[in-house]
Amino acid sequence: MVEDYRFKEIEERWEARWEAEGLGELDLDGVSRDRKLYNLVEFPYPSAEGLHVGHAFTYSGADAYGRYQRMCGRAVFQPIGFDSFGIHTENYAISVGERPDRLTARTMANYSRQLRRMGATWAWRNRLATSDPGYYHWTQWIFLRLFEAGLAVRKKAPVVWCPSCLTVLAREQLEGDRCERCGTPVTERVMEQWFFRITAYADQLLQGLRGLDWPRSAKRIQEEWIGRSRGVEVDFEVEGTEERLTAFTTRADTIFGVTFLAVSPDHPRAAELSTRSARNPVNGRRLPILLADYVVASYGTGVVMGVPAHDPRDLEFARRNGLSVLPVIRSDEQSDDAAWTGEGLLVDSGEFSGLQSPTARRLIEEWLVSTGIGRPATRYRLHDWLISRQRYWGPPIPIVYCPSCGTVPVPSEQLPVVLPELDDFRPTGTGLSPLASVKSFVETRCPLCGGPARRETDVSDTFLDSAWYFLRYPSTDFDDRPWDAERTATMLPVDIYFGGREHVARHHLYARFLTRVLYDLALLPFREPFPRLRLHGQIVYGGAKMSKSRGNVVNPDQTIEMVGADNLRMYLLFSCDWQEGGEFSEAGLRGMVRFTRRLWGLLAGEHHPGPGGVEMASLERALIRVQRDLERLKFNTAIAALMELARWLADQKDRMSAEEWAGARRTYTLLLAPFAPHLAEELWHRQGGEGSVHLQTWPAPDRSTPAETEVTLVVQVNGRVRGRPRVAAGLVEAEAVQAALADPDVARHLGGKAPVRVVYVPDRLLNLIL
Ligand code: ANZ
Ligand code: ZN
Repeated sequence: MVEDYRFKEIEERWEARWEAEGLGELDLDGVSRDRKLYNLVEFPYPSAEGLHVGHAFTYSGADAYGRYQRMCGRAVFQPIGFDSFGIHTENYAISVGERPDRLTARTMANYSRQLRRMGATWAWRNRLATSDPGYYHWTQWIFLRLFEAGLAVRKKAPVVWCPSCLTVLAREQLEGDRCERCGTPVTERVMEQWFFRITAYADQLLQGLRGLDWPRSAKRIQEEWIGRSRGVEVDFEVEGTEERLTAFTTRADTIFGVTFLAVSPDHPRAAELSTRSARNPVNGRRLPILLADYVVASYGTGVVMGVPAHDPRDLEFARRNGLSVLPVIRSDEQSDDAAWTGEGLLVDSGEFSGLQSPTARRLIEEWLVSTGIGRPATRYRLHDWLISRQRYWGPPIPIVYCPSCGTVPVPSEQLPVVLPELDDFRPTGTGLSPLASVKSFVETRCPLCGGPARRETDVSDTFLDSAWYFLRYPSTDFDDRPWDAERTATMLPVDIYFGGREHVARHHLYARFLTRVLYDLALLPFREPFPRLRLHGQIVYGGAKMSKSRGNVVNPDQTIEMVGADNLRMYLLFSCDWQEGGEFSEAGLRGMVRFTRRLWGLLAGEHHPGPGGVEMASLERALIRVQRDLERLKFNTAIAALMELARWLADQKDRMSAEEWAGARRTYTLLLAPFAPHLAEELWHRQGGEGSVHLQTWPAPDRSTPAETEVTLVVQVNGRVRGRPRVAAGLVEAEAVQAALADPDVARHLGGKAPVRVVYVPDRLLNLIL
């Protein structure tokens, strides 16, 4: 009889050993690019005392994948750190009445303990915290590079203000019309703020999505967030002035149906314009000009040509204001009392009457352009990224205002601009950061003329901290540069990024933007940070998202104390499809505890050899399933295969010869290692295994090693296959295009021309369109 499965003793013993032996550490100077696997999972922010079970869920999946890849021979880099600056942490500090620097020191220590105890192989040597001066030094440095490039600009604009957090927010940091941090409805203010000109990259960010191996849903979120609209700008003459009023429309085919112009109340000429009337350039019709709330000042031109017959908002506005409604598109499906927004036949539209609306749209656009009344225009929903925060807990924006020299960047050699320690760090609500009242901070010398000057007192958005942290991880041991060129060339881009859906329109977009900017400034050799993204689901409890206020938070510490980290990991990964998420259930957890206990008895228990000659096909099949499922992140079905295999082993154990049993047990232990790392390690050593089980070679029989590092890329030119070069796996689009050009057949079909469009499915297909 074998003794009980004493998970606590086993887990603590192996965690200490792994840490002492540096199992998760990677010698970054000895890694070759074709072997590396940068396995990244979003870092936590210490805005609570500890991690919750949702983190355990996410990290268990990422770690199982990393451990599996390590056994497949990849040099796995799996770093972790803390997103420790920002409103989330500061709000928590306010709520517990503790200074954020002291608070984060404590909570990060606790988070680290928990992260260790979950049994993931983190590269601790590369740990970072965004609130360390050694980190935010470079956040400020990046700000300066954008400033020099004209991509960080200060402008007065209507901005979103959270009356509870007492700061401005970026528009993408809203949930509907509420602050995403505290849930308070936001208001608008006009303020002078720092913006990053992400809109200048809108088109690139959209086009670049094509080459990414991302879930379709994630691409769609970014597409919609960027919100590209093609249309025309139309100039309307304004009576009594020489100036024209320009409206942006995506429906030029409705232009004969315009009965008014609507102007945003925030339009700079709003008051003056509303006393005048305009003229429709296509038919001379007089159009009243009205101020309308539904017109957004910052979208298009802030002016709408009102077509009440075909736009519901225009119709509602027209009815309220007694304006006429003039249908110009007819369809069988339309009803009398609603605006018809679909396509149809043009009526009352001069020479365009009788045409189908899509054709008419094109012809009217062409006509407007040819007469100079209009011009093609593309608009984006995306706004510039507002990065100023009137808060304390963030990197001070490295700018000085000098009465004689104006806005002066702090020279890079003088970075970091250190955040002063402050006892009263609470937001002021005056529109100024608490730093504004720290004289010793504000009063400084102008870096240009040496005269007295004032520092910028806002800090930057926490999303800027996290927009580049993945660049820092491989270079944390350099303090004289943000990232080392050689390390970066070896380790980046990230091979696989595990993240949350809620980050797609914010963090993932910001990181893509910043990476493209840094590429354009020749500071990075690649354009896309995350060629491969996978989104994890969420663990809910009692049908609801876990939250303290609902009292349904599952505490991972207590669970681990009760059943051990391996049972928690195995249970979380088994309970649902990792990319979809699921419901936490105690009964499910108990089921897993029973399973691992039996497994322990089976694999650690004695064997009484039988006659042998057992057919091992079940083992082979399980092995293939587990491997395939790990590649697809289907941890639940992989564990199901392990459970089936355990039943089969229990069945066959006594029939197996000593040798057969040793082989089967060995394979099983290796397959178990990514999921239950401590248990597998213990079993491995009890079988007399040498070294860590996590450094063994994955037992797949048919794994063709070259496929791990080299793949066949199908190269098409205009959709026809022209080459199948073998290339290194994980190339980004630009590298793949280069590799394709080296193929003579491909080069011949390109005939020296550059493709106008590239469709790239990493490691599989490259289509060059001329
Ligand atoms: C005339 C028209 C007729 C329109 C029609 C629509 C339907 P997207 O696709 O989102 O880009 N628009 C333009 N600027 C606006 C602003 N600042 N605030 C609010 N609405 C604005 O929408 C483009 C359409 O939204 C434009 O096309 C304009 O209304 C409106 F039957 O012009 B349309
Ligand atoms: Zn000066």
